[in-house]
Amino acid sequence: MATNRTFTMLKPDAVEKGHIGAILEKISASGFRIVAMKLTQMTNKDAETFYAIHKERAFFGELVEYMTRGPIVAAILEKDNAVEDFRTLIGATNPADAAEGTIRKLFANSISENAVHGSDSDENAAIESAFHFSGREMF
Ligand code: 3AN
Repeated sequence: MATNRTFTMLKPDAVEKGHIGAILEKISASGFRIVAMKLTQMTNKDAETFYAIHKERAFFGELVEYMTRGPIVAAILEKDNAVEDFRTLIGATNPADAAEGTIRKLFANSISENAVHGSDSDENAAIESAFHFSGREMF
């Protein structure tokens, strides 16, 4: 996978609140091209695998419950410096610390339900993209 790609999920809280369109508009306006996208729902096993790095954390159970409670939008995005630029666009993990104008500042309510995911490295972007999409779903 090219290193100018990142992976995102619009999480269940964002979908429940009807923010899909507004968030995608912000992503597009910020220069990201959508390479792959789908509405899907993670199973418990999916979420436990996707967030395995957090399995010892106190919030792991809550995180799995949240991420599986409803549909998400999964997408692969392309732009120069995609991983870093997308992390800047979404803002800090805790929306209380997120900069003005960031997606989490605009659409997230709390650190545990923070509206959107963005890969933290090129390596994880490739792993996370392959978790959700087959090659024929990427354009
Ligand atoms: P980010 O999504 O900014 O990369 P991570 O990878 O540290 O942040 O956390 C993954 C997800 O776990 C977050 N998006 C959030 O939903 C949840 N999370 C992280 N830290 C906490 C926390 N202290 N309490 C509750 N949930 C958390």
